[in-house]
Amino acid sequence: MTHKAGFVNIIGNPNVGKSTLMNALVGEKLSIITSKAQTTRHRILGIVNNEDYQVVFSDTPGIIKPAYELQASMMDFVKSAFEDADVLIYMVEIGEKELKNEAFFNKIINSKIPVILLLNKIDKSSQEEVEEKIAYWRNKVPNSFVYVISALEKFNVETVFYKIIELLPEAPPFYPKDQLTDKPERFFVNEKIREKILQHYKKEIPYSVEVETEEFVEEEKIIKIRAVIMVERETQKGIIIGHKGTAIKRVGTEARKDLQQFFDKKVFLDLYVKVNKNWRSNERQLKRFGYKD
Ligand code: GDP
Ligand code: K
Ligand code: MG
Repeated sequence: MTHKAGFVNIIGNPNVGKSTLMNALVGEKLSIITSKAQTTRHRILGIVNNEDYQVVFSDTPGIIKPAYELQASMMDFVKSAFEDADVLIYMVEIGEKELKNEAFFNKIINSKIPVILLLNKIDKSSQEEVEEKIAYWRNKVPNSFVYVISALEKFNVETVFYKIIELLPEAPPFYPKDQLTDKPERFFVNEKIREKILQHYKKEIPYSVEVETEEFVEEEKIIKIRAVIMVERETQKGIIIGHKGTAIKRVGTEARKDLQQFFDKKVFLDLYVKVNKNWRSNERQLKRFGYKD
């Protein structure tokens, strides 16, 4: 049998379940998931390998109208995902309307490459609603393969996976066959800590935060990590730390637990907070954190 390989890029509005789907397809918690929009800031690859194929999934940030430099970079990741796809996965949530970004939506409608349109979160809706929405989307994006799924409950995810394999072009692998992602270990540390911050802090705090792993030392029985949580203002630093340090302690404890699972090893995590003024609008800082080339 000939070998198939290609890029399968997942795009859609914020919070429709793109990261949940990517993790379900890859079988690893590569992308962080929260109920907040803009949880995913990067384009994250998840690679599925076997003898006959290599599928390179890309999870991307939800499509928004950028209000500052960081968000503009996030939308550049989405643009790039349109450009190199062999298969596009366009995900919507039942009950949702099409992309507000007309240019992106037109790219989907007029796509020359195959589009798989996924109606997600069907666990939350009735048979009637599902049938009505399928008809609506078939009409809206006639060139697409439409499936209803529940990424959370993994309903129909395998069916979609085999459709993807069918649509993949014949090609040699793009990455070594034992590679799971393109991001280094430190990236997943940063993301896991950011996930806890998204879950536990309100208002603008999660959006003002960047995490950087300064030390990552792997020994035989333990991984020792030092990471810094960067905020934009002094007042935010106090909020992150919390009364007697209880808030940051919770972040550390929960992140450490997840990281131990992720790396399958004991983890020591040293966390501290630093002010990095207006980093979200600073070109140099955005480069440093991997949002720009
Ligand atoms: P993204 O912003 O598109 O990447 O969406 P996420 O994967 O981060 O998910 C956003 C929220 O929707 C999270 O709270 C998920 O748990 C939830 N979610 C994702 N898929 C499903 C699903 O199939 N059913 C339900 N009920 N919730 C889901
Ligand atoms: K989200
Ligand atoms: Mg996401």
